[in-house]
Formats: sequence, structure tokens, C-alpha cells
Amino acid sequence: MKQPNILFILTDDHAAHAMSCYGSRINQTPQLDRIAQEGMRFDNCFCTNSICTPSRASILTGTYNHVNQVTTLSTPLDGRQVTFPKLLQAAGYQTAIIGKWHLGHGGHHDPTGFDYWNVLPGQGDYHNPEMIELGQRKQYQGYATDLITDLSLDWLQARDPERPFLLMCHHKAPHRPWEPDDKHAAMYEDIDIPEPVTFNDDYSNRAAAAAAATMRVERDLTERDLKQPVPEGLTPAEEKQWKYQRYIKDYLRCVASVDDNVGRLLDYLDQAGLTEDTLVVYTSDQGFFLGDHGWYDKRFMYEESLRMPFIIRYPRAIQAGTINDQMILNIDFASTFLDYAGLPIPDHFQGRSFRPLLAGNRPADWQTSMYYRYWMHLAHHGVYAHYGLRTLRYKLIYYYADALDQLGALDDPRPPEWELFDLQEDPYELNNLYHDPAHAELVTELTAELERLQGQVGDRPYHET
Ligand SMILES: [Ca+2]
Repeated sequence: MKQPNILFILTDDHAAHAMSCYGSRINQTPQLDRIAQEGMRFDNCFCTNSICTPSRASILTGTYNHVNQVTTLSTPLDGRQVTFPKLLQAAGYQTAIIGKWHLGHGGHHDPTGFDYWNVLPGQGDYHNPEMIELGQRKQYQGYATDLITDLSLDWLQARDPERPFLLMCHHKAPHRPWEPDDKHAAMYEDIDIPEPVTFNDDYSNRAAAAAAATMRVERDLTERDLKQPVPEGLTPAEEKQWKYQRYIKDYLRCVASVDDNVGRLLDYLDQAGLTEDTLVVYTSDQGFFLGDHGWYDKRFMYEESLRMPFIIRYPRAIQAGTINDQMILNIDFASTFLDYAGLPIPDHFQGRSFRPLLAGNRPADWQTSMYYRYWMHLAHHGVYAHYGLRTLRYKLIYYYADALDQLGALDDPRPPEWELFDLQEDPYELNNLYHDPAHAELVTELTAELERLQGQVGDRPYHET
């Protein structure tokens, strides 16, 4: 088979439950739904560290963060590492990355493996952003989501039609502070967006970490987030509802612009006769709490944050309108793209190609559990460092923070705590079963599996870190 073109569209903090192809209760995403309807939707795609920079490093390098060393927001990617774009470029692909990079600048941290790159510095701005084009800073006029799409279309139009391409179109949206463009500013103005089931979570029956997190809609959103002062005279419940509406509407307005702009890219592929030969992926670096558990933000290993949307279309090899519930991870993307390009997968890549799943086959030994680690103890939103295991049914989380302090690595320890959730009986993760004697045997089994998996990927338990 001919080597496919690859259009990889990555957004920032777009949760699957804000996409209509995933059954969103709060918005419609007709353009994204085209990808799902004409391709495959994955319902169990997970990140291995629910935060921007580390997830992006895992996507590019096919490795966990303790291997690629991008464990936090302030640990830039060393571009001398092997990445899948480099391997595609060496094999004759034309390669480009346009939009959010967030893996460092200068030295060895600028994008490598790309014929063309034009990226936002750091988080970048929504309006009139500065961008760095092949090392040169330039000021642009317009809205980031539109501009990133314009630049992507320009690059596609100027490409060599004789060679396959990899285009990584990386939107800044819908990251905080959720600034919509004028076109979508009035969307949802006259309606109330439904609140999630766990909006009024009281954090009982959980480890202390949940109650300690400072990402509450009612308390931690700022006036910059909300774009106007809180009206006077509201009851506490009314104020929380008002803040949620302000937050979620701006978030969804940013998503609506992404949706329109994905449509522009899909239309271009149609018009240029490229649809059949192009593998299109839409995903996000991680999920997000959309008022779930009373929160915004991510970081926790809880479902809304752990789950990445992942929809993929490639008419030559993927049956339209299919849904897959197998477990895939962000570290698996690199191997999958190399597999489609007919290239060898480096031995040190830790992810596995899920091309068989896309062809409708499940390898007998396909993964049924995954390892996760969030490293930034109390760095943002008061979230405790933790690692854990997710199986098809259960989740085991260990907040390990105090042990690291014994080694002098943390100056603000918290008592270590465990959580166990039965996702089948408790899909919203409201009831920690870890200390329930009826689950003692399960705890033993899952702890052993966590240790096995942690060792297999080359990370270490806290007491050896
Ligand atoms: Ca992100």
C-alpha cells in the first residue's frame, strides 16, 4: 500500500465529553463528527501524564516521561531524541508542525524533524499571537485557531504533491483562559448549559487529594477566566452556577472555532482529492474537567482528565462509522504512524502500533492495563503527585508525595494515600474502595499489576526514586 499522508490535529485540553461524536450533552461538533462517521472512534484512549508538555513529548517520542525526561511543564524536550516526525522525514515525507509546541525554545528545544515549523511561544495568545517561524519571531493579526489553520492550508497548498506529507496542526484552543473569537462570542448566550452529574461533588470517600485541589469552579476561577466580575447578591449555589456558565460557554465557543477550522482542513482534502490517501487524526493532549467534580483543569488520573478523544479516518484501511473500546495510549501514536508508513519501529519506543485494531483485528495480547504518572506535586492547582494503574474495569491510584520528601525532593509533603475505583459500578469515581475489606484481594492483585507495569516501562516505585 502507498504511504499515506498524515494530518495530525491536536488540541489543548479538549475533553471527549465536549464532542458530539462522543455523545456530548453540552455541544455539537459537526466537523469533528465527520471524522468519526467516516472513520473510527476510540473510547479508551488515555494519556500517560495528564498535562500539556509531557503528553506532547510522549506523542512525539513514543516513550513515557521518565524516559523522554519531559516530566513537567518546565522540562523541555531534548530534540536530539528520536521522534516519529524525524523518521518520517528521513524516509522522504515532507513534514511540518504549525501551532502550539510548548516543548521549549532555543538550544536543543526547538522543533526538529520538520521541514517547516511555525509555533506559538509557550502557551501563546488567542488574539494576534506572536509565532516563531523557523526560529524567527513574527507578529500575526487574527485569531489563533483561524491563523493556525490558514498557515496549515498554505503549507498544504505549497507542498510537493509527489511526496507524502506529515502535517501536525496543533491548536492552542481550548486551553485556559478560554478566549473566544468574535464569530462565536454570542453562541449559547440565551441558553443554560447542563451541569455535569458530579458538579456538586463533596469529595467524601476519596483520598485527601481531591478535596485539597484548587481547581474548583466555585472558588478558583479568576476574573480573567470569567471575563467579568461576579454579580452581587447571588447565593453561594447561584454564584457557582453563574461561574460554571461563564466558564463552560467560553470553553465551548473556543471548541466551536476548532470545529469550524477542522472542517476547513477536511474540505481542502476533499477538494484536492487527498481524502482517500490521507490518515486524519483528531485528538487532544489530555482530557479536562468540564465542571465534573466541581472542577476545571486536568492532572488527576480520574477519567475525565485521563481520557483523550481519539478519532481517526483513513478510507483505504479503516471502516467508516466504527467504534473501538480497546485501550490505546498517547505513547502508541508514534509506532502506529511509522507502521502505516511501512517503516521500522525503533526498539526503544514503548508504544505499540494499533494498526491491527484499525483494521478490525484485536491482537490476543493487546494491552488491558496502563501505567500513569503525574509528577508536579502541588505545582499547580494543589494537585498531589501520583501514579497509578488503570485496567479495563478498575483504577488504582497512589498519591506518593511524602516518601519523596524523605529524600529531600519535596518540601511540602502529604501523607501517602491510595484509591481504588470500580469503574463498572462507580463510573464517576466517587467511592474509594481501597480500604474496604471485601476488596482486599483485589487490592493485592492490582498492586502487583501496578508494580509489574511500572517495572516493565522502566519507572520505579517511590521509595527508590
Ligand atoms: Ca493540555
